[in-house]
Amino acid sequence: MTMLNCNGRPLDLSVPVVMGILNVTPDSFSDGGRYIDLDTATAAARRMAEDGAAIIDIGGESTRPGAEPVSAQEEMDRVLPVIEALREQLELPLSIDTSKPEVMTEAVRAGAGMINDVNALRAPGAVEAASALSVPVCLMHMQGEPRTMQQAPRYTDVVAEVKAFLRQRIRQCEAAGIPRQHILVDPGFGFGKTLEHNLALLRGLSGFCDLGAGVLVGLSRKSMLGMLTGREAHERLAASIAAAVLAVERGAVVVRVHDVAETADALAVVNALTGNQL
Ligand code: 7PM
Repeated sequence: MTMLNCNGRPLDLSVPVVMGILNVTPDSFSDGGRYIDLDTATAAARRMAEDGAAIIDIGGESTRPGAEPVSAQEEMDRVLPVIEALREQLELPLSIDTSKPEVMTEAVRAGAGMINDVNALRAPGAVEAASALSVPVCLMHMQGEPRTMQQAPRYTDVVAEVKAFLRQRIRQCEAAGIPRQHILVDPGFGFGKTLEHNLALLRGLSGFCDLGAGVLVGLSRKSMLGMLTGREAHERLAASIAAAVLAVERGAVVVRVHDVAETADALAVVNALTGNQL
C-alpha cells in the first residue's frame, strides 16, 4: 500500500499524511453570486501544498448534514476548471470528492488522481467507473443519506457494523477489479452518527487497520468536536489537531483537514516519535 499511483502522481503513505480540503461550492469561493472564483480557489490549494499537504481533496457537492443534492453537471462545472488549473500548477495528487460516476470519470480525465466517495461507490455504475479509471479510492461509511442521516442514527455495535460495511464494500470493489492496495477506508465521522458513536469509532480506530486497506479520517472542525468543546466550527483548531494526532496514533495514514499547516506540524512531531520506540 505504501506507494499509491494517483493518475501518474505518487502518494507515499509510509508515513501519515495530510489531505487538504478544498470545497468549491458557491458558499466557499464564490464571486458574490453562484460562480466559483477560480483564482481564489487555486490560490487556496497552492497555499495548502506549501503548508505541507500531500494531496488536495476537491469537492463540488455539499455533503454536510441536511444538504440538498446537486446535479452532475453543476458539480462538474464547479470542480473541473479547478482540477485542470491545479494539475498544471501543482505536482501533488488531487482527489475528487464525489459520489457520481460521471463526475469521477470527467474529474480523472481532467487530472484527478484519487476518488473520495462518502457513499463508498454504492451509486449505480460507480464501482465500475472507478475500476476503469485505475486510481485509488476512499470508501467512507455513512448511515442514511446526508439530508436526513443525523435524525436518529442507530447501531447495536457501531464499530463492528461500520467495519462489516467497509469489509463488504472492499469485497465488492475487489470483485470489480479494484486492487486492495488502491483502497482506503474511512469510518465517516459525523455521517449518521451520534457523539457516542463517533467516540466509539475513534476509540476503536486501530481495529479498522486489519481490513487490509489504509485508513483515512475526517475529523477536522466536525460537530463532535463542537459538542466536546462548546466551540463554533472556526474555533475548533486545537480540538481538530488533538483528534488528528489520536487518529494517527491509532493507525490512520491520511487525515483530511481544513488547517493544513497546523496539522502538518502536529504530524511532524508524531512521526518523529512513531515506530517501534513510541
Ligand atoms: C459540513 C459538515 C460541511 C461536514 C462538510 C462536512 C468527510 C469527507 C466530508 C470525511 C471523507 C467535512 C464534511 N467529510 N470525506 N467529506 N471523510 N473521506 O467536515 O470524514 O468536510 S464533508
